Amino acid sequence: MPGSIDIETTQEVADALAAGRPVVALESTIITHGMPWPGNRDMALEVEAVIRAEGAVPATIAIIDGTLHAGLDTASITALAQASDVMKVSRADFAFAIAEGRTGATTVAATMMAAKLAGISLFATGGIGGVHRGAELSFDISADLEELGRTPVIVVCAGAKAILDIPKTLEALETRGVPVVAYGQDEMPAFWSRSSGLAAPLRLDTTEAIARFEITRRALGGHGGMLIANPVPETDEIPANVMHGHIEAALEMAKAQGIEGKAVTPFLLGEILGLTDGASLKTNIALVLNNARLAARIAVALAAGSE
Ligand code: PSU
Ligand code: MN
Repeated sequence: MPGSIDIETTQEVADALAAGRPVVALESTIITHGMPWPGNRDMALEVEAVIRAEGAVPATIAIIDGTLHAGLDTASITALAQASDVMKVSRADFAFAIAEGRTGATTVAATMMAAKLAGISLFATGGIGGVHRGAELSFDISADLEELGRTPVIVVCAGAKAILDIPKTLEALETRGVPVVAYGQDEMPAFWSRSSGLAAPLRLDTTEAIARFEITRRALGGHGGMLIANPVPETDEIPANVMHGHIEAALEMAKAQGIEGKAVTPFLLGEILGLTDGASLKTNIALVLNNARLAARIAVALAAGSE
């Protein structure tokens, strides 16, 4: 007999979900594998505050000792931010972490799965995984893309990082039927930079328009996720020409050290942090806060539009 997965929610999340009030899910891999302590904890707590300030409720997703959580208190976020030996959990390891009683941080793919289980339709993060450079040989394509193709959650990010192959990532998303919407500009943003040199497939300029699009998608049925690409604020961006050299250097290091598979993204982020003298982390935090704000506003618009 198939059972169901128990989800432990905070009271705040349970109340909001029961009342149909706006909730925004947050991933935890960015905390455990994406940023160093203690900036990672500060970021995680600040992101929650930004979402509350917009009138929505934050639900940070993680698996702790085999229990799936939607919403974490400050003590749990602090413990997770300092923990070592936390699994990076994507679709392939989600059930494993629960069955084995492990502690796991959820990637974009696993956070989308958890959000759907919990009944949350908005999710804010920094950047999604995508098609890695050289994927034609390594076959390294993030499970985030498959998840976007199948799971009906709106993911707000700052675009795909230029450590990836952005044109191939956009092609893979199109193949999977995922709408990619740049917010307020024609160009696809590239995480630390506002510009990627590539046109975004779609553009919308207001949260109301995004809510209307989502409601239409739901009416059409059989849909997966949608990606909102929100450019990093101008004051926080690192221009694409500056990032270019750092990215090339980090990719060389990864190649020289034979870094593969799940370790690639965390390794590159760590290298780039050093190469930019910490500036990439400041930008990363700023863009996550910016995405959390937009996701909360979309959640509010969606709740109003669905009434
Ligand atoms: N982008 C970041 N920081 C991160 C990640 C992406 O700026 O920590 C994480 C996300 O959790 C994303 C994952 O889902 O990396 C993708 O990893 P992979 O390429 O191994 O699927
Ligand atoms: Mn990968």
